[in-house]
Amino acid sequence: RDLRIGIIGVGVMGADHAERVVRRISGARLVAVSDPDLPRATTLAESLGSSSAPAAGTGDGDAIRVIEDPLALIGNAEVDAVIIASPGFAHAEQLMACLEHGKPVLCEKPLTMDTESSLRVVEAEHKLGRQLIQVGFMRRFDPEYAALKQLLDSGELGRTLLLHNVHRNKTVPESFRSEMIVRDSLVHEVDVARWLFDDEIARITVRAPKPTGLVADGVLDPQLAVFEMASGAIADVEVFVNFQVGYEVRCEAVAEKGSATIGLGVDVLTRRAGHWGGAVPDDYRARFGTAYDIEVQRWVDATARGEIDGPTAWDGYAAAAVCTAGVQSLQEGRPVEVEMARRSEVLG
Ligand code: ISE
Repeated sequence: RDLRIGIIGVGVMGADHAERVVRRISGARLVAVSDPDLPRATTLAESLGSSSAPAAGTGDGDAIRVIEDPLALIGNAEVDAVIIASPGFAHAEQLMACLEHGKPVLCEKPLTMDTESSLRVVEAEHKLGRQLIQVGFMRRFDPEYAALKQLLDSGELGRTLLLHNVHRNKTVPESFRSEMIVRDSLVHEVDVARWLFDDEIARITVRAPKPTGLVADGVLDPQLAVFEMASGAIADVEVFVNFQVGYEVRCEAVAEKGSATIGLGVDVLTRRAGHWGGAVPDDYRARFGTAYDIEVQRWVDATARGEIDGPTAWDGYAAAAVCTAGVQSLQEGRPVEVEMARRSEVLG
């Protein structure tokens, strides 16, 4: 039987996931959506529901229910699994409700907004005795990142010493302040570094040059971060969310016997009239569309087997701990040790 999915939050990312589940994911069906903006939820449910949903992903294009209260959606007997795409501040309560109802959940990053509530989620899940939470660090499913990981893990290039990362958005909404740049954008590189090195980040420094003139007063954009891994490796990151040009995410790994770079976007390179060049995507939905499709399909398949096949609640907690230290570093202009519980003490 198809996995019946409910989506909480149908803003940019939630609506993107809704369309994905309906049109491209097999073995799953979108049965309910929830959003404080009821007209938005209703319009989406109507446009993707029975009348216009093509058979591709779901088969039958049944009606999609709008359930105003997100906690009621989680508790609804017709919802087998949940995708949380609400704003970060709502995640903790909604994740706890998913655990209470024993519902598998794919939660967009960040897991929660601070280290303490993230740890409470990890502990509550551990107490249940089975993993139900996957965090939406979709880069792990991007074919380029996956190939880079495979290359580094093969040992062909020797030990990995450094990562250089660039993370640029064309623009972001005005509500995006300095702290959000750390917790919402830089958090992706936090996960990438932990995943590629298979190691925790022990210390973080986040500095900012004199900001671009194209942001509100007081917003520190761009930012430059340095992660010191527990094993001694180092990663640097430029994160610039009002770059104006378009969306760019690059990562170069420097190892003992070579280096490897991803994210050059070279597959649309053109040569014309004495110039060469290509297109720069507008945002992450274009750049990481395939990663999101793979992420959600693998989540659906693993959920059917009662398993987790991606970043766990612990990964979400670790990222929250690093970002908390990162925000402190940005404010104080000095390196800050990452404080987090020992994995073995929490998870046994
Ligand atoms: C957004 O929430 C994302 O997750 C994007 O991948 C990231 O590039 C962007 O900076 C975030 O705001």
